[in-house]
Amino acid sequence: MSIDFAGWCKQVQSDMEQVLDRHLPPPSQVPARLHEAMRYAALDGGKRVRPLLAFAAGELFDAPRDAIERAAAAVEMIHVYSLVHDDMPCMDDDDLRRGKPTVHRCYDEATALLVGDALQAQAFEVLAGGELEAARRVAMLAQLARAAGSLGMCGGQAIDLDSVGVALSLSELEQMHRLKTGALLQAAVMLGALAGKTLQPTEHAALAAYAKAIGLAFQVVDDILDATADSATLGKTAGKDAANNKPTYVSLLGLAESLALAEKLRQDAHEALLPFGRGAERLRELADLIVQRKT
Ligand code: GRG
Repeated sequence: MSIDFAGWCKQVQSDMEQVLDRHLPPPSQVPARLHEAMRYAALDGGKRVRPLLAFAAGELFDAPRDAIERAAAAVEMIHVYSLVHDDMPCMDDDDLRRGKPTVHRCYDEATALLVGDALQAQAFEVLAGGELEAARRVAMLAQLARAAGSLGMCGGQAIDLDSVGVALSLSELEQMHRLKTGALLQAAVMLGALAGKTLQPTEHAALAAYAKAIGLAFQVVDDILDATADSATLGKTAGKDAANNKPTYVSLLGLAESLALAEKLRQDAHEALLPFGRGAERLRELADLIVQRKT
């Protein structure tokens, strides 16, 4: 491990720009406007947390570079599709994403719908390709499909839409977030690992425990940032949860307890990584980044 964590993140983030560029249809290809809009949504923006997780897990388990890149690109494409659809007037109705006008504002609603649909399809095409043996690729496709579907991200979003103005219990809130945000973050870790050497059941369980902890920690911190940071810092509209009367960790637990929960989840994530020793340093550092991030 010759470069420090910040340098490694920068390298992965810059590599991801090229990987996504390579795996998205060129802007000149017909239908050019759709392809341009897909690239507008996916390129040049975001923290790339999911690709960073896929890279860290893939490198820990010696996955081939092309397989890590495909896993990272596929998860990021699903994530970007979810952001594009979530921002639409029928859902969160937002004007700002990643510091830029949202896709339906920059283009139009029908294009935004198609951008999300096409990015989702493209994610599975990217993951289906490459040189890994077919059974492993099928396992990765199934993992991503489950994380994205009604038992994962879409299911969480459905619960979220039904929860406006509803007093959820803490366990209901956790269930919603484990699906809406946690499932895809978990998939990023597990896909990176699946691209590498076969895991023993205990290794699989330890990695899944790590992924579960950081998946929830991410959302607890997202709720904290929504309540405490400004739109310019976040690159998206801040304060929307309270404005929309949405249940959050901050509204249920208060700020101090939410901060303590995020810290506990960070420690849980570190503990889960103990069996992997020093090799898991990047995953440990990513848990810290997720909890200590300011955007
Ligand atoms: C529309 C099917 C469908 C699902 C939408 C993830 C999601 C479900 C909506 C996004 C709304 C939102 C703000 C969720 C909170 C957590 C989250 C996913 C934040 C955005 O992720 P970041 O911070 O974004 O990783 P960047 O832009 O850095 O990639």
